[in-house]
Amino acid sequence: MPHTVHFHDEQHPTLPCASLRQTTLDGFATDPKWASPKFFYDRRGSELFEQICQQPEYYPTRTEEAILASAAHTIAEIAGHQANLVELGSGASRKVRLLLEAMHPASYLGIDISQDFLRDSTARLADDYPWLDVHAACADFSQPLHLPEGFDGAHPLAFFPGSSIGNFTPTEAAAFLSNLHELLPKHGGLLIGVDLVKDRQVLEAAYNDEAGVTAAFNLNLLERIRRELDSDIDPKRFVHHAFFNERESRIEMHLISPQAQQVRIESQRFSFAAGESLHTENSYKYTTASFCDLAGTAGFRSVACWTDPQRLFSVHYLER
Ligand code: AVJ
Repeated sequence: MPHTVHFHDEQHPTLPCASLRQTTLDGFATDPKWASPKFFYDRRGSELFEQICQQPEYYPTRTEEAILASAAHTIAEIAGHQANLVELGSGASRKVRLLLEAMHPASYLGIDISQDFLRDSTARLADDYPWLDVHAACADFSQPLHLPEGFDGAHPLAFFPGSSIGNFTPTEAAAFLSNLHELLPKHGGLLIGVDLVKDRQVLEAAYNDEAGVTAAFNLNLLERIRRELDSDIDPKRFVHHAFFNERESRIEMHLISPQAQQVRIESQRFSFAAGESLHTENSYKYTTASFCDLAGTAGFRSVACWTDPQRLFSVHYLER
């Protein structure tokens, strides 16, 4: 017997987030050309992302899981066992199980941009934890967020795993954190996973896995444009390129057009010169200190910070 998931409506029906169509038309008309990484996550893209997380070169997922596994009981003590857990960008919601089992919160709210994925993953949580009151809301968390009634009250702990914060520029990340800070009541917590600056080789291998899953994930953005928009774009005419930009402290992902070509979207034509790139993603890397500073500017107090022995990844407990 499946247990019920309470669905909350799109959080800002009057403030629709930019569509794939408008963002693509705008981004292809700009020099340099760009696309937004939030459009990676259609069903296929979300599946490919889950596969990335299992690649031997992609250390963030397993490292964050190991950190959470060893810190879960301390986290539960800091949060208090009566806390409500709110997960941002919940995806497949695997890591949160470690927290649910340690904290036994009264309720869980998963927020994700991918509706299908959200439906499946929250249904599985409701099945596996019959004692848990499970809620789901489909939302774009680069837009201002609202907590549904019941979650804005007693002791919410927001959980933002996976270094998703890395997709924001530091300025955007500060604005996002300020937003969350305003949303949380006094003593509300934010548990956030943040990828760390490290050797270029280790970073670059994580975004250029041998099996080519990250390349397929990047190229799926073009598949999606071809599927969902009226376009003749051919993903086979682009190649994946990812590297560490040390000055900006970020991994950059691009799709390069090796030959000059024209691409049509609706009635508009866009020219790519030979070697021209479409910039699809930034993934910022922090030090534990640089992230504490950023969180501090948003008004958060750093309560605890855990890393793995190799200092590949960090998990911060921040309090309002
Ligand atoms: C989900 C944004 C944290 O930046 O590592 C993985 C996305 N892109 N491989 C990351 C991603 C390519 C991921 N984040």
